[in-house]
Amino acid sequence: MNDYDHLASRLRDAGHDVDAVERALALLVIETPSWGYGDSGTRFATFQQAGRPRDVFERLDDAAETHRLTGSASAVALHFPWDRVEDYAALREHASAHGLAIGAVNPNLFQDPDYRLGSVTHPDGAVRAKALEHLRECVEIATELGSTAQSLWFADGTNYPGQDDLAARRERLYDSLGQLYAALPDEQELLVEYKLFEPAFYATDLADWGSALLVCQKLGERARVLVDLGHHAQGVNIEQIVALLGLEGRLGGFHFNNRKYADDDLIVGSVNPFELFLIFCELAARPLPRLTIDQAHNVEAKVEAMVLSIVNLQEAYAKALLVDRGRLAAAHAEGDVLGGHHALLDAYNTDVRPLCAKVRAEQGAAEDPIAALKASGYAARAAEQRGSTAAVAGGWGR
Ligand code: RM4
Ligand code: MN
Ligand code: MN
Repeated sequence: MNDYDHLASRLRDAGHDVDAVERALALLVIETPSWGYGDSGTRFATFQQAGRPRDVFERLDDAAETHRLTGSASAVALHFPWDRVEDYAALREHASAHGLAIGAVNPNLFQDPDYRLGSVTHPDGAVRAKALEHLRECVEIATELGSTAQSLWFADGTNYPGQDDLAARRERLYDSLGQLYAALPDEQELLVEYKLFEPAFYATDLADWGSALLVCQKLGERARVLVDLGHHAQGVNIEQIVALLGLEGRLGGFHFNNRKYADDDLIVGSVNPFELFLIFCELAARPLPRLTIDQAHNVEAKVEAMVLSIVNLQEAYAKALLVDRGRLAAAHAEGDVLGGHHALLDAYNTDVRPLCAKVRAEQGAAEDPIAALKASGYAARAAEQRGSTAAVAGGWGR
């Protein structure tokens, strides 16, 4: 008996509907980030890799390769102005020719020198107007690309006590985002991402999920919170945040990555796979929100890192689908403190790799995506065709 047959029969004996698990897994869609294929850096340096994509079309090619290998990465999130082009119809066509949809559009309001003191919360109305103009431009771009989400993250905040009026900044935020929301076409939603600190080191204007939720509640139903795994204080219970936002119908999306210390943007599941599993246990309790990877690969090979992240996401989701919900509910009802815990551990400790491999193979993707990537020679070909361009110190996302 091969590994898959053995696993499937064991799961069926334990009462699992293996076909339903496989169907759900096959429907998993993860958006990969165009900026995850381009250059990224630490605050000290950017290391260029041979074969780095030279423009957004080549970033989409890398995303298509990730999808070809994994079967779960059929959409790409874009970042503007990093992904700005003259002809959006051509970009949309390039994506669909590669079997990709355009995912969330991410406006960038953190690199222009005008935003030194903030963007939508800046004390100067002229800077806020400029920020709003970029946000409106991104709404237009999304319409042209067939994207259905604006994903907002602001670097806005202050570095010193007394630097600015905290409440006034909040009112400027409400005002700016209120204008954006009013300009949003029906088919687009607004995702509001928060982050504890960095680049602001005293008070970030959108620092936590409660703060983001307040904004969303003010704006309207199509505004929802986006949770990024690297954006909390150490020890914060992220699966609980997922549960609470889900219950309120305000969990709009996820930025997956992993961290040891702060916003490290490492490969998904590389540091804390158990946390990832617990998050998926909460996510799997209701229809999945928009799921995106948000990673920055500074020293690791980018496509390989993305593929590994997808594989880790598939495994975490598969394990979450194998939680015996009946057993869990019974343990809760009986006040059996460790009964529910064991139910989770049983699922978590299941080696789901043969099942994930089978689902991928049925989708026409690779049983072993990392081995297939290495065997394909994709990286070497990209290095040869794209060459390398001069390193840009501190270059980001393109
Ligand atoms: C931020 C945040 C945003 C991402 C940028 C590049 O820390 O996570 O989502 O777009 O980094
Ligand atoms: Mn993020
Ligand atoms: Mn981040």
